[in-house]
Amino acid sequence: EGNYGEQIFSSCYEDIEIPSLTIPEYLWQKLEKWPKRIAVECGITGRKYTYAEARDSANYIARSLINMGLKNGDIVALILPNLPESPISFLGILEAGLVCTTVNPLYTVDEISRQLQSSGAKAIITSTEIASNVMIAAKASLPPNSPFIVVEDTDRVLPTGSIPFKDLITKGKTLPQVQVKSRNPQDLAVLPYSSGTTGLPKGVMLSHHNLISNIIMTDSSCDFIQVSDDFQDVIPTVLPLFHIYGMNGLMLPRMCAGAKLITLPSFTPDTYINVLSKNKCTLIFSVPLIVLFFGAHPAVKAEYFKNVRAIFSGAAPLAGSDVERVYEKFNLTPDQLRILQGYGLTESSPVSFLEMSNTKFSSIGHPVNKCKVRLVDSITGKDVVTPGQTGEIWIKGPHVMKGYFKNEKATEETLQDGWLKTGDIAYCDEDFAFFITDRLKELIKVKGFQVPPAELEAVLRTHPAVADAAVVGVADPRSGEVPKAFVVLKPNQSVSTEDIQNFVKGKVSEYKELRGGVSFIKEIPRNASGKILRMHLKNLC
Ligand code: AYL
Repeated sequence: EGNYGEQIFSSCYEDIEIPSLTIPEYLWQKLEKWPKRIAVECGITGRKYTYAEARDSANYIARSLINMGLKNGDIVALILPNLPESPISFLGILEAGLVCTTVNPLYTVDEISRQLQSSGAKAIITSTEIASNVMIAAKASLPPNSPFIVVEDTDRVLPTGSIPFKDLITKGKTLPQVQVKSRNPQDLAVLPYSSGTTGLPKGVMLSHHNLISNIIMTDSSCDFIQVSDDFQDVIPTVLPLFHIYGMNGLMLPRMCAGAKLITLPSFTPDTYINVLSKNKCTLIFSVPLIVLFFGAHPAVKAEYFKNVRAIFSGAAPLAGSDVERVYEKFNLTPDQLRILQGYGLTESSPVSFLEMSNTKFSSIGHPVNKCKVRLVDSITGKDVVTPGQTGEIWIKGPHVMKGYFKNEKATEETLQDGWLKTGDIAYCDEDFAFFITDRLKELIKVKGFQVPPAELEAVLRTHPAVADAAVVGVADPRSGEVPKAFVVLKPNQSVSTEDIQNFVKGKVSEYKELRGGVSFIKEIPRNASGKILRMHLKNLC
């Protein structure tokens, strides 16, 4: 199939139409079937909202946001750990015709400021726990008197100038209804951040249509996700909702289906096991480290999985041995408990591949419904068709982003004639099952989180003794990868590995720290145009 020698791998599913709706319209479609069901419940405090309460609260929040002067298309930064109020705030922002940029709540003040400035956010929704840091970033990055809304998750005093989240709901009730016609399915809905193939994090422009497309593409490809309207899924919700996996892999699609999400603000073995033991969980969304935890932690018992239809893993490569360990420990067969691997990226809303055969544990499986795929040899530029031969995965479909926010150069480098160049290297076998082998892009993935080396390199270059620096990922049995720095010192300087590691500590989020160590070298290898030759450095590790 295709022109110009394009060899396109298509999915084997029957084509389906994507309705032209916005996320709020799509999500509340079935509300009258389950108004009294619990939509979200805090796994720590038990604070909860039914579907009717969630819909009404989101609607009142939307009215309040409009009343504060926010205009169609304005960007609101959501800086929250997973709380019941996270999906409600998110849906309120979209209901108002505003765009939600989701920010990692564990970010440092500098990291938060950078995203606020890059996105041009006009308002913030955060929580008491982190509000004082977020306020510092807001003062440095937002126009004065921008709305600063705080969800009261602890007794801590709110910073001066904050608006309590619950006021948005109580006051919103009395305000005029929002004008629904101000929203269009092709409008931007969210702006999560991703570093893409190179450089600093960039805003990924995803429309309502992109998000809904991926929900339908994924659901229609996977029998293990689908449920009838009279069955309610119960889902531990620990994957961060600011990341596309939590957002459009879990929260939105499962709320569309009326599931109960039990939120956990952070992953700790005790709280997670507590949720598993107290609830009859039916679906689990995880990353490889959580699959490893199931297999390795003595307190995780087989009985917790009695009602679980499937465990999904995504965001980083899943080791076949970790899957086998779970089956051995629980004395289960793959037919009794499915462990499915997904592959995708923020730029594709995110899901593009799913492995469901349950025999090829380390495969990412096949393209999901409506997702077209090419494998392109990065040197010759030709499409690869021979089983076993590797190439870069290119993706096309209604789930592919509109581009990077205010960054035409990066957009042009990443999108070519509608094809998204993923920067991931893979091959397919005789059954057209795909296997990721390597990453062409510089991105490092720590526990499934993005660590853009450019960020760490920029920090390292501010060290007074450092002349030049480069960062690469090195394999780590727990985290998948960890960042390692190569440093060139200025003449007559003597600095230790620990000095460099401590210098970085505190300037970046904890998961970005240089756990892979530091090597001192004479020169950073670069090509003629000054690009760091990361492969050379990886070979030195
Ligand atoms: P981002 N195996 C290997 N690498 C993977 C996999 C996988 N299964 N999934 C994601 N990656 C890497 O934007 C790959 O390098 O989105 C890819 O380009 O934070 C990069 O992570 C994208 O990182 C799901 C559930 C996808 C989750 C996701 C995660 C999206 C992560 C499909 O079903």
